[in-house]
Amino acid sequence: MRHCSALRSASLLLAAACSASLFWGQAAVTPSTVPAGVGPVLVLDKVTSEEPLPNGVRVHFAGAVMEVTALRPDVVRVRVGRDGQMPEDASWAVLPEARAAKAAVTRRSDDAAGFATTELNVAIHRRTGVLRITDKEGRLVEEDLRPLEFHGTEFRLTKRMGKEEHFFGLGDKPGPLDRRNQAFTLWNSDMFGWQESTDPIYKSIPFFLSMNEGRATGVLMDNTYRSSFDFGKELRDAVAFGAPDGPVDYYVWYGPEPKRVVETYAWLTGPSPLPPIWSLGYQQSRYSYMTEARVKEVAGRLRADRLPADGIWLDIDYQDRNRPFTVDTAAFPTFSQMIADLAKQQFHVVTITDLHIAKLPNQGYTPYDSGSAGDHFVKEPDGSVYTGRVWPGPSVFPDFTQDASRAWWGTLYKTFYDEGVAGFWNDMNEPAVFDVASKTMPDDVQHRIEGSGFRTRTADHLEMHNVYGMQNTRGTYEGLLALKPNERPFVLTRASYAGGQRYSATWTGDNSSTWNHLRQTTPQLENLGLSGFAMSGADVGGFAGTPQPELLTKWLEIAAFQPIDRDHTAKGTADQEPWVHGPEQEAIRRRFIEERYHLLPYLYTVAEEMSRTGLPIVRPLFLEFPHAAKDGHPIDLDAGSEFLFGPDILVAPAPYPDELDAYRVQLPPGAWYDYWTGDRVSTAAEVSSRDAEQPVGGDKEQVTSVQIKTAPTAPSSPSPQAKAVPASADPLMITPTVEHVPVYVRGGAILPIQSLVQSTEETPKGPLTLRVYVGQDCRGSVYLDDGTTFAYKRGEFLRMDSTCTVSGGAVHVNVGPHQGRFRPWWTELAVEVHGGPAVAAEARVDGRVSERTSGPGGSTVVTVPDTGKGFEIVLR
Ligand code: NBV
Repeated sequence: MRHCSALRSASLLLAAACSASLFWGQAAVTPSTVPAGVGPVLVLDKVTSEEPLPNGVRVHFAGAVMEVTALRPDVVRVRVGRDGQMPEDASWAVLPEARAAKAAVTRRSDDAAGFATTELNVAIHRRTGVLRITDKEGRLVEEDLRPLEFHGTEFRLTKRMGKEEHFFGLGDKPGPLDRRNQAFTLWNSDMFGWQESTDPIYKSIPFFLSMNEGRATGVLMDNTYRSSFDFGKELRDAVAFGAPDGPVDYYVWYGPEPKRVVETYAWLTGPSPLPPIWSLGYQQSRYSYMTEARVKEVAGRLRADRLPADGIWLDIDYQDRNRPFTVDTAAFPTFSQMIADLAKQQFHVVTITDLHIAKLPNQGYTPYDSGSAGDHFVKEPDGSVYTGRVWPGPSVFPDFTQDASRAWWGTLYKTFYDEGVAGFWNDMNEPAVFDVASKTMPDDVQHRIEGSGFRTRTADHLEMHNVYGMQNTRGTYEGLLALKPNERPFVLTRASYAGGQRYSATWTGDNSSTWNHLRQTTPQLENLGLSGFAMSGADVGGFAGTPQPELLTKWLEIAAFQPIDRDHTAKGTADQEPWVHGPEQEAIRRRFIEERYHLLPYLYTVAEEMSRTGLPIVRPLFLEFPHAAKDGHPIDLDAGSEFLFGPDILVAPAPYPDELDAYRVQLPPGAWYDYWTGDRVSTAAEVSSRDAEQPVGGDKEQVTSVQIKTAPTAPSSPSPQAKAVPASADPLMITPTVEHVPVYVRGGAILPIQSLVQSTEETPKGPLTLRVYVGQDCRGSVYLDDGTTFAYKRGEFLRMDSTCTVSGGAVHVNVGPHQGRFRPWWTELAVEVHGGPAVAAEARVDGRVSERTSGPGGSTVVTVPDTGKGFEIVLR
């Protein structure tokens, strides 16, 4: 900005002064070289006056006014209006309740404008316009490196970047977990075969979480235009973000724990709803199963081969000439009977329902006729309906920004939903349009905003593009709710915007069948989860291309620990179901899918937590262990392939899954157990200290193995996984093999595990097993309900919390009473305790000596009738 500084004192400059390079002001330009679209320059660098607001401050600059308010003591909102007018206080992303929230503030007494809350100090420097937010210890949360600057309608915020700051979020963008040193564009784009460096792809989530010396901050810029974010790429010490138009309306909030930042993002934009349980089972898809016979064959084979599964997906070819909401009755002659037959086999069918409506006037195509009659399609500036070519040929596009048009869209689902189709897939909703370089509709297509808290007005596509897919899914979700108010809708989307998680799950679009794409799934799903989209998955096996046998196997192994586990592939590729490549590969694949079903009580409990708190299912390690690295940086940066499945399970695939080299698993501090064997994991250091007769350490508790003399029959045992092949004396050095993925459990976890079922509808047999892994902060929970309805909101749920402690050489396991009215499928609980003290083996339940058996990994198993009242087990 050096070149502009002389002119800044006037603040409002006419176009002529500063360059329009990405960071403006790298060089001065003459008026004739100012690019089109760059208007008058306005720099907010001098406060002219200020007035208090009940929860913040309004500061005036020449030509602009800024309101900085506290929604909560830890959440600050910044809005800027020009020419005396604040932008409309409406949002597609941020909930009205959150925007209306107000925290108490106290005024500053120094030379800055601003205020303090109980958690933050907010200062706007009067002579520079710089906004600075600090915590109560005076540590920096966020600070302008430069004052806010407009060039015409375009604006840019430039914030200071910490030397050790790392950035996460921004939705589905590929690349490493940490966004530092990269720049991104937010513009929903259909990107078939995207690669690691492709940007943008399908979603626009203008939210990031930063970790700076172990402290986390969240930033959401609520602007739907083609915005951009730069994390130290252009300017080494700056995070910059802005948009070519639209409001300056952003939120800054403080953790300092990263979990709190994620929870606050959910407070602002809403969490993902509790999904129907079947959507957490294994899903089988392809583009496309071409006939009813083939669909039945695939379903039959899944059952015959005893591959647990819950979903079968129908891609565009089930439709008549790709026309949404039709069925090709030649290929699917008894469509509704097929749905009913599959339901009997406990399969849920998901159908694709793209949003482009075939332009077929007077041909009896109801979606077009009813949409036209209701004036529900977007228009050209001249008022004619916009037409673009997509799968069905010339197509028209619903105006999802109008309440009435979304409601109409929702009605289109009635027949399929009545027939028993369980879920719906909204693809191509960037929106994708063929034959044009932009791959989408023209910038000047007109949307009519009506409802949603906005002023009724028209908006051009430039403003609505990034929210179009989200509003498509909103129409679907709310339409399904209107049709069946007591059923949890399931919608999968490709495109979305911040807050879109309220309406749909998502996937990462058209990835490829390569090892690198398998590797990509981990950071991508982690960043999606941090960005609100906790219910997400990647096409298992890859979409474009045909995977090698080992690649499909490894992908199915890792995806067993991801929220959505859907095998899907493109047209023209080889079959990709788990049985292809022969019985040996299938057996490995089956074991992992089976493990997912064993873990369903845990996964569903984590999903329920997600629906309350917004915490994701797949988590980067730093979310649970933000202080694990000595220098405060997120530990994931050293172990990029590892991820957490819920709070307690750590999955550690090879960093480069196709390489044969041994790698070392990094475990956060504390006790860890091998998930497959149940054994306590000891690091090399621990092995040598144990040789010196030390207790198995890393923990404050004195933990060694329990010695039990009783029968070897365990009511539950970890599946017969091949053990990790240690490459050396260090058990955490792993030599990769096709059939194994190292998985660990946090010492202190209590995992609910069920016996094997073939679908989520099958009732498990035997007891619910609670695998207790002795360690610090020992606790666990199990949540259950009917899996599909909203009865849980009326008390029809079950929650049972457990804890464990070690004292006086004994392990105490406390299983809490049932909360809620839902009656579980089990009558007994098998409590399997790993890592108990090596003392004489005795088990007491509520003081009475009880039977116990030895279980896997040196565990002790005590089986107790579950009366719902809770009990205490003491092992000594
Ligand atoms: O509907 C066909 C495909 C679908 O299988 C895929 O998952 C989507 O991402 N769809 C894209 C349209 C065209 C793909 C080339």
